Amino acid sequence: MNATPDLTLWGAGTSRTIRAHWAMHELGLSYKVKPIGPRTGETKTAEYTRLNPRQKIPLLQDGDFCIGESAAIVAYLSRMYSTPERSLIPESTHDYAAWLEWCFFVVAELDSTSLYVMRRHRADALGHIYGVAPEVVAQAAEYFRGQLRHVEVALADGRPFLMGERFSSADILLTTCLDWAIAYGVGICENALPYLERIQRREAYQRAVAANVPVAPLR
Ligand SMILES: N[C@@H](CCC(=O)N[C@@H](CS)C(=O)NCC(=O)O)C(=O)O
Repeated sequence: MNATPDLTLWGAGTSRTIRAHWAMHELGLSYKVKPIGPRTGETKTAEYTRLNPRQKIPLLQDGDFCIGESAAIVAYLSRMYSTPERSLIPESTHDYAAWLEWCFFVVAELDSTSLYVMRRHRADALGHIYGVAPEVVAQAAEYFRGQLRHVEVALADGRPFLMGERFSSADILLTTCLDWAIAYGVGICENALPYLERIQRREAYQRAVAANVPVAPLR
């Protein structure tokens, strides 16, 4: 591992960008920030498009290496920069598989299929681009609550974190979706409330919230 990594994170102000900021803070990494925002034109400059043809944030540069997709960035940082004292990823094969399952579940079911669908079709969000569709928004919220049963059942055994006693990057992904759901007025499951409170007390979470300040008003 490089002793002094040269890390630059592009993006601030969204539920996806905070994931990368947070992982950096959990791992105690120093990094530079290019706090570009969505729909500001900043993701569409020639410089940024060369780095990320998808024109999306977040994006991480680690020296010459470049990686996009918030969950992939978090997974990369977890694998590359975890130490015995600060680890965000489990080691044993089965725990790693369970961690992967949580990560894919959160990204596919809670984020892409539910919350982002709501975002695209809410009148106060991206409905002006993708079409305002209250019925779609209501169904996506219902779907989110249904999928959250997986979290409710898992946390019912009193574990502090998704993977048990140790906080991992799966908790980063889930928490950002719980925060997002609350911001959208979607109720979260009972067992997630103390879980969320516990996680929001983490110093790294609070630092990430402070680092993830939007540079322009979001819609
Ligand atoms: N699946 C991607 C989604 C990234 C994404 O959609 N980012 C939005 C902001 S949350 C964006 O960059 N939009 C570009 C723009 O609208 O300018 C991830 O998790 O990183």
